[in-house]
Amino acid sequence: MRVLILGADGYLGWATCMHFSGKGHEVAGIDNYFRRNSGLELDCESLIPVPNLVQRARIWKELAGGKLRVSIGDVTDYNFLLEAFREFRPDSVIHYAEQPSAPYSMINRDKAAFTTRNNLISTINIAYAVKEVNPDCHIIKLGTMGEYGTPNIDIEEGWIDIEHKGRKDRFLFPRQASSVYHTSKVQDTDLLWFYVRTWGLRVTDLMQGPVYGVSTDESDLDHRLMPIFNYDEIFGTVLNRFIVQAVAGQPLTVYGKGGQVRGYLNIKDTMQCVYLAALNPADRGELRVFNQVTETFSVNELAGHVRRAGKGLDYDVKVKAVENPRVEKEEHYYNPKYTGLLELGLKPHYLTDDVLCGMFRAVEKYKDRINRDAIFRGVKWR
Ligand code: USQ
Repeated sequence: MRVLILGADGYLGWATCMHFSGKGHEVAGIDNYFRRNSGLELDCESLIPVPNLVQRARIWKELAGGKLRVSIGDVTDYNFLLEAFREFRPDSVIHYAEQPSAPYSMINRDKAAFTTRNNLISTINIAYAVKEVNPDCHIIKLGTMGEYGTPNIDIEEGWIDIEHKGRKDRFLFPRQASSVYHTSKVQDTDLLWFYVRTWGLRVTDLMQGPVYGVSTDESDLDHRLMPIFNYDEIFGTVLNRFIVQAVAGQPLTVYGKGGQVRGYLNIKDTMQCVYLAALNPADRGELRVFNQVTETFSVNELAGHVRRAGKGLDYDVKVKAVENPRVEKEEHYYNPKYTGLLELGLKPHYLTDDVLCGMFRAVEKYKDRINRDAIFRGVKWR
């Protein structure tokens, strides 16, 4: 396959570049360094120092010899994206090139507007480039479980059959997101569903939960291939944050009552899921949706697991309930279905003490780089 990866420098994008390249596919990666630049702007850079994208691609080629070309540019610039499509003619395009943080989107009006513009224009540009260059190209878009919110009914995999006043139809599962970022992802899905119906594009929407971990088969080859790893309030996902907080000797920041349940997955499983989706493309005129999680936890349960694993490594991990800066339900029903990717062959890496200890060990190496000021700033939703 010829695979174009947008957002190739990010936490998941770089790992995905190596994963496809390592399996013998031709990979082109694009990134505009949004994540690096925002880390600088907001003083919340990656815990792990990572070479720039061009250097990483060179290191990967030296070590693994895979076909991987990268370029720096902005996917919201249509001429740039169209040129990249014309040159590379991808069979699949994987869209990670979005502003991925809920707190970032809630900092102020400018960040909310940037998130909306970046995420929606990039999605529209991809739809147009695919239609123009190769309408058969499979679009794999990273969505989020947060699009569904926390409804008081079971969450289906993307679609729901509704019977109303004696008539039946099939709809996208109702969505009610709880940040501007998550709302931009709802709008993304709507845009792609429109282009699927109108132009017959083939699209897979991967509704991913918060990802944790730092190690993939490919990043384990050399420390210079490790992903960007954030633990700060803006870009860090909760479990990655908790491990860094534990190593830094800070109490784990459980927001509110801590009963917020989400579906989680190991970064290794993100690689598997995206790969399985690419190997088994959606049909022309199909918007296929998978819920990309492997197990669910409340924030309190996560804190308990980190505390227990930390104890085994002689850490005295403390937990602190902080006033929730977000507006979200802190106790709620949560029962998402997530069988589609298992049916395609996903073999989950569950959250065991071994996995947690591996994360502790990886983070300990960079302990001196932890910026305590970045851990909690309290970006408020209200
Ligand atoms: N939380 C805490 N303490 C913290 C940080 C977070 O209790 O220090 C809580 C949050 O309030 C939330 C839960 O942990 O209830 C998850 O928070 P998160 O920051 O790990 O996840 P979220 O903001 O939802 O966003 C992350 C990624 C985003 C992805 C999303 C999947 O940044 O790109 O789309 O996870 S999901 O959560 O399913 O929408």
